[in-house]
Amino acid sequence: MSAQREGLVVAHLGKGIAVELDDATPPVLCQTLRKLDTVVVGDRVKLTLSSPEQGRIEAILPRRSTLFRPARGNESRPVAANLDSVYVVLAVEPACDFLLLDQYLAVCENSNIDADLILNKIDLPLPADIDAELHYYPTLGYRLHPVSANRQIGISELAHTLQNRASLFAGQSGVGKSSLTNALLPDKTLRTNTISAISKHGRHTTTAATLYHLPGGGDLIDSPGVAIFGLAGLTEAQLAWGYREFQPYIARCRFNDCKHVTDKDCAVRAAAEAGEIPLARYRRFLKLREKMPPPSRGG
Ligand SMILES: Nc1nc2c(ncn2[C@@H]2O[C@H](COP(=O)(O)OP(=O)(O)O)[C@@H](O)[C@H]2O)c(=O)[nH]1
Ligand SMILES: [Mg+2]
Ligand SMILES: [Zn+2]
Repeated sequence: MSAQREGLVVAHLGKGIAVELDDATPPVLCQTLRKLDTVVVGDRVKLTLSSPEQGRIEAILPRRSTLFRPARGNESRPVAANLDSVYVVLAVEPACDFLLLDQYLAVCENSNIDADLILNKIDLPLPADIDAELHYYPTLGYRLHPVSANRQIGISELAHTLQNRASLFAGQSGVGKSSLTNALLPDKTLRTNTISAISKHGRHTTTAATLYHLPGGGDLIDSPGVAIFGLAGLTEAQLAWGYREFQPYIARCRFNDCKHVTDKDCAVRAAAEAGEIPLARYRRFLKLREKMPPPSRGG
């Protein structure tokens, strides 16, 4: 009987799951025990080796965070585990989607995941109103990193903040997530090595999630499927809590189950009307609330 080892899930492949052992050998291709929950990139697992290159995942170690995406019906599926930070990437072009930004931030606030903002393409002029709207977020404690992936501006500072943590870039298509990943992983061989070590066991499709070790320290999870994650699994109350500046007001609403919409003596709405909470943020909250799937009846 082979001894149990611990490892880190670095890629999800059609034929199995690539797990890195703690001794820097190439990843091992693993199958999972049928009874196990979904194993995702970033998971730490217990496995047994059947050969130096093949193994079986026996257990998933406890996660410190899980990122979900919506699945069929009202379900949600885990897509990444043990993330420390989500970096929401924005740019002047395509236009900043503040509704999407707020959605990401609300998910992170409720998932034990830090969130930062990256403003990419700072080589292009940014309209003053967009700039002002963006600069509201640091007042809530979200750091804002101005960069240009193409011009290599702010990249080493960004690399520094990515150290000692597992991160993921989120954002709409075209904002520069791939360009940033390339700027941070300039050594093509570094990327190709991980991939080829894994893909000799089977085709590594571009849609597969992959965890990269950054040369300056830290891990970056690249997963096209999670670039836009939804409000999967969030309740209405959690959405409101995900608006950080609402938090001190929520306890002051007259009703415990206040929806913060038309409810009598809602402290959140009152604060928005009084300008203590930016009206734009409150309006986006109302919009996201309407986009939420109806709560499941649960039997
Ligand atoms: N002007 C400018 N364009 C950029 C910058 N970074 C990326 N782009 C361009 O933005 C487009 C989309 O980039 P990409 O990395 O594919 O975005 P993704 O869809 O988020 O992965 C490409 O044409 C890039 O060349 C930048 O710093 N400045
Ligand atoms: Mg891309
Ligand atoms: Zn309220």
